[in-house]
Amino acid sequence: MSNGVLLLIDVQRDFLPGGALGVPGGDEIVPLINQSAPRYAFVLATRDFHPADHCSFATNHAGRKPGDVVEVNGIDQVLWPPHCVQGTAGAEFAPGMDAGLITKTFLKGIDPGLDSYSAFFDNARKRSTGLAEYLDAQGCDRLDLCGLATDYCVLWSVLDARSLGIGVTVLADACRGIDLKPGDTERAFARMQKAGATLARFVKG
Ligand code: VGL
Ligand code: ZN
Repeated sequence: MSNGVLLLIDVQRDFLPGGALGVPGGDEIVPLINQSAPRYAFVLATRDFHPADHCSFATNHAGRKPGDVVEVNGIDQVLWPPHCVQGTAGAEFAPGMDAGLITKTFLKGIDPGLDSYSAFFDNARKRSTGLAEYLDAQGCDRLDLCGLATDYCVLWSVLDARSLGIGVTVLADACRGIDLKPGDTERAFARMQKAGATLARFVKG
């Protein structure tokens, strides 16, 4: 499990405990990434990168609160606290993560009217982040993946990768979930496996 491509999903300050959309245990994955990333030939990363008027923010929907689901342009949208706003500290990589290891970063969730959980496409599959084209140009047809959050951006990135025929190994010990509904994280791992992803760990045993 080395010399390949590692894709880090949204390892950003706002997704760490204490952040705007803190994922429980999210900080625990940072040392695993720092230890393991140097083994890879390429380390790619995504950042959730929303404008302040983004449609996923509960504050932009009168009378709504985080966790509510609304329809935006015909797509079900879970509402979140404002997070990863472009130009804010919360949108930066997790402090303590060695960002010098990262070869290239892909931004997602930039369109105010459309969310983007997947590293590859927005939730309407209208626009590519450029990741698929980049991997294609590199002749890369498999990757290892980890990050935040298991039940949203990790899940949809894995499903899109599989739909593109890309082989995926998910480093489950370097993923953490939100569990808006209890069990979401476990169900997400099961869906990834069903889609043909392999589950593994950075740290064995
Ligand atoms: C994410 C909810 C909203 C994620 C991003 O990175 O999993 N989750 N925006
Ligand atoms: Zn987001």
